Amino acid sequence: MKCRKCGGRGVINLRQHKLILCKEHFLEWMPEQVQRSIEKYHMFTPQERVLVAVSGGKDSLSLWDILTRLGYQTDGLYIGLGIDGGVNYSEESQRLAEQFAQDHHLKLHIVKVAEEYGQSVPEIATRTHHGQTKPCSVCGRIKRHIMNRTAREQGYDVLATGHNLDDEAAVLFSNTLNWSPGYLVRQGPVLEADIPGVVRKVKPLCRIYEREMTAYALLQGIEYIYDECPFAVGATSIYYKELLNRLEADRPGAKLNFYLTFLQAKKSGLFSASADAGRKSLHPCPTCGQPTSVDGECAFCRMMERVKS
Ligand code: Q46
Ligand code: ZN
Ligand code: ZN
Repeated sequence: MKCRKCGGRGVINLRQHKLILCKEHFLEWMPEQVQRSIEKYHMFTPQERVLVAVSGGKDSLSLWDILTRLGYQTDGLYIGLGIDGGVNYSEESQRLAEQFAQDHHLKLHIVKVAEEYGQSVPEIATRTHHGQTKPCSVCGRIKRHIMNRTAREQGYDVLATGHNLDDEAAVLFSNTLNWSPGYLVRQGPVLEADIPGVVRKVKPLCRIYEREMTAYALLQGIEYIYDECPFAVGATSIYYKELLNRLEADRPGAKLNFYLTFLQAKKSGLFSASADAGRKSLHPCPTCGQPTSVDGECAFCRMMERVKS
């Protein structure tokens, strides 16, 4: 296996691009690809301030690394969920996020759910979702709220997350199996700040395969948390990822093609504007100012009211 660029020892075979690269050229290739996505989807410019949501995992820390290498103005945001599950998941992931920020002289905002709202994510989940074992829906809502709030309060132009192609393809697969027009019309590399109270959200890694991100983190020497959140075990998204991996093994590039042709179809108007009508009817929550579709307080604020009482 020889690097196509220099003939040196190849370390990765990018089958979908029919490209073998050595360590040096792979580490060069990656930021070029990310830069192309940033430009293609008009994610942000060097003049804008980017808040990178970091979990301590390989994708978000590598994203932060790549954006820094590309010269963008980035700070990080770590959200302490208060999940231990035997591996001290939250503590260890925070340590790795802090270490990365320190090593690269970058600024990291830390928001701990328990300190901010009196209880950790699993505690809030037990109090609000009787009998439900997984805190994931509560967790997702809390994370989205905190990411958007921090970005707004601290004056960032855009919020970047480390979702890779495998994540996006799995979500697309799920949305397609259910034909969820509302979700499909909103899925994409950029979610514009088109309603009051939200910042622009972008996914610069949306065209990069998960295995490429793992290779990047390892070859670039980024220390990240290997363990998944203990609540991720058995998630449907993992099952969909496995199915898509089987497809990819037989047809290299299938995953990328699935995602990119979806984006093209969306661009050519496959999903009518009416599917997005729900989003346009959102209005700011009287308490926190973030968008909601219900009259009165948003679901997050109501949840927190219930937790307090
Ligand atoms: S939602 Fe669920 Fe994740 Fe929150 S509780 Fe863990 S697995 S971290 S992406
Ligand atoms: Zn090379
Ligand atoms: Zn609210």
